[in-house]
Order: sequence, then C-alpha cells, then structure tokens
Amino acid sequence: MRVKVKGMSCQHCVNSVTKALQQLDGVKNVEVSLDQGEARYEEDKPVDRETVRKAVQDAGYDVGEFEDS
Ligand SMILES: [Cu+2]
Repeated sequence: MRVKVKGMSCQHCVNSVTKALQQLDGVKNVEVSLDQGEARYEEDKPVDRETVRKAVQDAGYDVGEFEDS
C-alpha cells in the first residue's frame, strides 16, 4: 500500500511516521519517503485505512490518497 503523507519536513518526521505505522497490528515493511511525501507498507492481514490515517494524524501529519501497490 502507498499513502501520501503531508507535512513531513525532515528525517525526524520520517521517523515519527515510520514508528506510527510500525506499531499498527498487521502493518509490516514500512518505508517512508521524505522526497516523495509518502509511506509504503505491506499488510500481513487487512488493515483498515482509517486506522492508518488516524495513526499518522496522531503523529502530527496529514494523510492524502491511498493507492494499492
Ligand atoms: Cu521533521
């Protein structure tokens, strides 16, 4: 899955978003790109997009489009 993450400006932001996603049940192999402003992750079971959205928002960033990949 790919999801746009808005508001990241440095490596600290990347780390925050990465941690927020890694802690979610079913999410694995998280990769966050500052340049592309997006996060990629895989699911080892279905993960609700709203759960992902909320985790990223709680970390302080905005979430854009999700895209299957
Ligand atoms: Cu930052």
